[in-house]
Amino acid sequence: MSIRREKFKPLGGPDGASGGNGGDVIIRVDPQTTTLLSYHHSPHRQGGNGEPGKGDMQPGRNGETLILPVPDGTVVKDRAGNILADMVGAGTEYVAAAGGMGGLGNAGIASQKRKAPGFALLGVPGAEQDIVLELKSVADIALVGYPSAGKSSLIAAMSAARPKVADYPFTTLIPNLGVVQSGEVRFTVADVPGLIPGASQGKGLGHEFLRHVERCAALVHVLDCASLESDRDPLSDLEAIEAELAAYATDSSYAGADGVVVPLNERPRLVALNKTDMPDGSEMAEFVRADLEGRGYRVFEVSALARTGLKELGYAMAELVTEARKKSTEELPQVEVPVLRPRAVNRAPFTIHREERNLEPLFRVEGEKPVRWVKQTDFSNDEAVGYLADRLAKIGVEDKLFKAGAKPGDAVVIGDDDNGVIFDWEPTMAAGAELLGSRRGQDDRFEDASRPTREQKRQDHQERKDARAAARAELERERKSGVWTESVNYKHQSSPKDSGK
Ligand SMILES: Nc1nc2c(ncn2[C@@H]2O[C@H](COP(=O)(O)OP(=O)(O)OP(=O)(O)O)[C@@H](O)[C@H]2O)c(=O)[nH]1
Ligand SMILES: [Mg+2]
Repeated sequence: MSIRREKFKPLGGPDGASGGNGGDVIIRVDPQTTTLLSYHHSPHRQGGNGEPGKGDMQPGRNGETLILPVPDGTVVKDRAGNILADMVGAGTEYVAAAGGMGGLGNAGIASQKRKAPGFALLGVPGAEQDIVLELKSVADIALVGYPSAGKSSLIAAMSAARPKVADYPFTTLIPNLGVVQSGEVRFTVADVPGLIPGASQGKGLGHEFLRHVERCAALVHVLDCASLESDRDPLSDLEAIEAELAAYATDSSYAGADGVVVPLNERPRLVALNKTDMPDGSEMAEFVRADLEGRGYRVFEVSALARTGLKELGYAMAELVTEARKKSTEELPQVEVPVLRPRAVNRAPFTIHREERNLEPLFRVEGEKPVRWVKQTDFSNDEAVGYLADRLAKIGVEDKLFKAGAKPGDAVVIGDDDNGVIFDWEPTMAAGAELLGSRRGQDDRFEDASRPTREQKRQDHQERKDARAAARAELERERKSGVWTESVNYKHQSSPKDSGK
């Protein structure tokens, strides 16, 4: 609130400008970002504050938008696990929390009828949201298999990716992504950490990592033909991995438009018999091929180390990818992104419900506009409170309260119990300046001699309160002395503010 002051013009009109809006918090897919680690370390993020407006018509600057970069394939969920956004593709954005609305300076409130408002509208706080970020790799094909089967080696041999390869189990802890070009088709392949039997019961690295496989349309079983472990061979390995895939419960929230998620063990699958460069390896591959084909798998003998058989495997993978892409172009879940910015709406602007509290009626006003207007009101400024009353009257709140049976002094709550304000209804304030048809720049209420002064009002209010307290005390006495024994759930009402909770 500011009034322009010049040497010979002490009241030069209102010149308080508006405050800046708060900055949004936006989540954006950034190809340079590969992990969510920084959010693990510092989970609280905040958009920039808007600057307050100043006098001399100087608006406050808007707060800075905070961009939170996340890897492709990040899923944004709420605390309950509902998907809010599915971040696929570089540049995809989601407004996690919209910034607040700047206040309105008194220059902006001024009108023909209200030439020098002595108040400003407060800003509306920005949104706050608790979200869970989850990263699921987005790949066309996943390589699954035991630890050390050669999954990472295969990615390294088929793409430009250079994942860590070593001969100890669980070398891979975070899936590696590689881009494979096979003929005309370009697709991404992810290796995932090795699986072992019992992963669904939490063995090894557990089932955690099958989450990464969920979004892949097809799988390749990488089977180690030269395992040194006596109890393992490609066939039993395959069965063990299949059992783990079957035990994995897919996340139904990823269902396409048809509501169906294909279980992992029903997705198209190929078999790559790896390490056939080893003498034992090629023998073993020969040995199990017919059996695998008998089970319906297409089988490819490869060596990640000697780089043999990779072309054929690549073409077969490309075929699966092409097929899957054809089928699922429209299947990617399109999540509607809610942006929580307060906005003016034209719908029925409010509702009024009569409730009962502490044996007294309470009228609850709910609606986007009234609730926002209350937030914008500086209750220490009478003029601002009057403006609120005018706004409420203008959309018919007063009329509706009358119709709902409200009487002067009844409790009226605007908003819910947590954020609402409660006040004793003073219908006198219904006399909105705009409705009176008064002379320009004048508010008849200021001239109405019969209008009670604030002191009078306070007194009236106090009298009403005392009367109510006396009635209550009377009731209490009767109850205690046994005149009236009916049990009533009766709580002592302290102050009007407390009774709103
Ligand atoms: N001889 C031979 N060795 C291979 C071949 N492919 C992989 N290896 C070796 O097998 C070991 C494991 O390879 P990785 O690629 O790390 O296996 P992985 O499946 O990614 O293993 P995890 O990440 O632990 O699940 C390494 O020592 C590789 O050099 C192959 O075709 N032939
Ligand atoms: Mg690996």
